[in-house]
Order: sequence, then structure tokens, then C-alpha cells
Amino acid sequence: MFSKILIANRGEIALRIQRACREMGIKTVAVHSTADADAMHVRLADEAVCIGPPSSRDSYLNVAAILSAATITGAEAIHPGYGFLSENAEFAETVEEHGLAFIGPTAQHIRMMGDKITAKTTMRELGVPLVPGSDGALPDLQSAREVAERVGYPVLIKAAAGGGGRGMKVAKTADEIEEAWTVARTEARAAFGNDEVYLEKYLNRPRHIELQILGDAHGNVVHFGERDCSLQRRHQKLLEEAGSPALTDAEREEIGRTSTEALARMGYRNAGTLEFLYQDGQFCFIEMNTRLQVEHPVTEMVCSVDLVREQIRIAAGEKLGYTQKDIKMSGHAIECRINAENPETFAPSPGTVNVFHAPGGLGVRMDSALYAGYRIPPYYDSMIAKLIVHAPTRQEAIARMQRALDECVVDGVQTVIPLHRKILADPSFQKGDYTIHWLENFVAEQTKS
Ligand code: MV4
Repeated sequence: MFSKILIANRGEIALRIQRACREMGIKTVAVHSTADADAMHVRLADEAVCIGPPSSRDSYLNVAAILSAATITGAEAIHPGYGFLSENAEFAETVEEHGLAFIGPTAQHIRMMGDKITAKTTMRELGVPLVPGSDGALPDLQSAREVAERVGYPVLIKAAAGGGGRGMKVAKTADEIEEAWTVARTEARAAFGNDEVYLEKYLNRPRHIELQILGDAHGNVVHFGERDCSLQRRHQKLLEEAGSPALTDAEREEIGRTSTEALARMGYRNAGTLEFLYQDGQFCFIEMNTRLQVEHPVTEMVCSVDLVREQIRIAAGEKLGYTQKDIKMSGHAIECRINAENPETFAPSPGTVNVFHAPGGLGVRMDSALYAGYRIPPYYDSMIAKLIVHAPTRQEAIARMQRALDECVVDGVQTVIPLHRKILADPSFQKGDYTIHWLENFVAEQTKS
């Protein structure tokens, strides 16, 4: 096992990784920008190294500075967290070339899943169900027309290098296909330097359901059930649940079996998430994330697993030590992302947090790097805390989240807590009756009245 790990991230996720390390008897190295000198992840680490000025490009994305920090502190492994360098195949490769362990999948698997066309082709060959669409990249407009006629309009043209909602164009009818083709290609070239695009039938009212996977270096792959992440606004998730209110145990078992078999055949190791659109009882794979995700705690709560600890054990070459039948989902978990934003306009609200009180009690978890007097810098993501609750049933989890939000005090900046309260009180949310479009409509309704 490693004796020292460098954590190439900031905020709540840097703390989350430190906590796993501390429990495993592993020393931690924090890296930070000059803007984060007073940050909690710096205070709580065993050692800290300043790696550059505030801009992420010059600090948290500065590969040379991060590798130097690892070398001078004698760290043996690097955990990238989420965002920043977590899905950068070249970084993973460079880390390994320097004789350090990258706590994540192989560079080859990161690269394979980073290209959405290769990801889909690979999954199709391994028997994972996909959205009907093109077999690989579209060579020309004519083939786009042909595939669109075959699968039926409306269709989506997506960039191979896109993902997370970037670089998508809808064509509602044949009249719109040429425009969608041209715009998608032009935007993909400008944004990613890669104009490869593919086509899918547009699903009009899906849920976003994702499956948490872990694989070890010995060919064992298991899943920890699904998360329902349909409540998003402009591709930013706001509230996540485990399990999905829409799935039956039989559906979960089937997609779980198909997915773990596929990843075992790929030789996938460490943590990964398969993203599906789920509509009319059908799962359609769309993308795979090769990192620990923001919303991993809801899975941890229902499965009683420490996913970060597992990532570290796997990177150190240890075996999982359990099989699928040992993994049981118990109860229901909900996560509310607390962003420092105006709850109506979503404009960022950086500034000083004068008063901070974290909620507590049975089944309540607050993952945050906040403290009273902390000045939220304007340079990074606006998420300042994740409030997670766990309870025997979904209904009890909702009541527990409402209670926990009432206890939560973040004074000095605006937060999205008032929006969370409205969502939790809404009858259709309470019924679990929502799709990926629900939140946008809900927010629009709120601002009207
Ligand atoms: C889709 C889709 C409908 N049909 N693909 C957006 C993010 C990216 N991961 C995939 N996305 C979508 N792909 C087909 N064939 C609708 C979306 C989509 C979406 C997906 C998940 C969560 C929120 C979303 C919001 C708008 C569109």
C-alpha cells in the first residue's frame, strides 16, 4: 500500500480523498493555487505545495508543477479527483512514466472513452444496448440523411470529442439535417479541433441513469447500482438519487450484469460510470465517465462502501475481495449540490461566508470544505457543499433532506438552498415522476410566478 498520496484537486473532493487516506494510514500532500492558500484542503493535509497563480490553467491543470510537487514530497501516487486532470489520458500516462501510480483507469481506457464514437463502438461490440443511430462516425451529409431516415426524426448530431452536452445539434425534420450537420461539424472543429460527428435518434423524454462500476487489476468487475441524475439545468446536475425511483430490481440486475460483463472483457480497472438514457423501459448507453464522480456519495450511502478507499486499494494492486452477490443496496439516498449562486438566475455569488453551520443527525452527511470566515474565490466552480441524506425509504429521505436543509446555515453569499426546498416540496418530484427536462421547466415556472 502507498504511504503518501498527492491529491491533485481542491475543495470538498480534496477533503473527501484526504479522509480516505487518513483512515488507511496514508499521508497526504495537498497542492493549491495562490488563491487557495487559506483553503481547508491545505490546512488539513499533512503537507501542502503551492503550484501556481489562481487561474486553473496555471495551477490545478499545471502538469509540470504537480509532478514536481509529487517528486519533492516523495508521494507514490496521485489522485486526480473529478474535473481538472481526472480524464486527461496524457496526464495519467505522464504520471505513470514518472514512476507514480495514477489512481484511476489506464490512459488507454481514458482515451478510448474520451472519444464518444470509440466508446459507443466498443460498448456495442460488448453487447451493451445503445441509442439507435450511426455505426461510428458520419463520413458525409448524405450518410447523415440515410441514417436519419432509417432511425426516424428527430435526430441528434453529436461531436465525437464532445460529451456532457457540448457539441450537440438537433434536426427535427429532414429540412433541418443539412444545417445541423454543418453547424455541428463547424462547432466541433472550433471547440475540440476534431470535426468527427455521429448521429443518434433523439429521445424526447428520457431519464439520465448512470451505473457505478469498480474493477480491479485482476479481472474482477462489480457494480454498485444506479444513480438517477435527471435533475440537471444546462447540463449541471443539481440533485441526485440512489436508486432511481424509476427502476425495478430486475431492470437493475439486468443492466448491471450486461455492463459488468462488458467492462470485465475490456479489462477495465478502477472506478467508472456508464451513462444511460432510460425511456420506455429501455436503457441506451450514451457515454462513460472514467473518474470518481461528484455524486458518488449517494452510492456510498446505499451500498455502505467507501469508493475512494476502493480506488486506492485497486491502484495499489489489491483485489476487490468481494463479488456482486456481496453488494446490497439498502434504503434510499439523495444528494443536494449547494452552489454559491443566485437561486433564480444562477449567477455565481462568491464572497466571504460569515456564518456556517453544517446539518447533522442520523443519516446526514455534509461533504464540504467550508468554514466560517472562508472567502470563496471567484476563479473556480461554484459548488461549495454537497448535502447527502440516507433513509430506509425515498419518502423518509425526502423528509430528512428537508429537515437537514432547514438546519443548514451559509451566511454571506447566496446559495441554491431555496430552490432545493421548492423541488423537494413539489408533488411530481415527490412521486419520482420526472425526466431530464423537468428541472428546466420547474425553474421557468418559478420565475414566472
Ligand atoms: C441525448 C438526448 C436525447 N437523445 N441523446 C446531453 C448530455 C450528454 N451526456 C447527452 N445528452 C443528451 N443526449 C439522445 N439520443 C438528450 C440529452 C440531454 C440530456 C441528457 C442527460 C441529462 C440532461 C440532458 C439535458 C438535455 C439533453
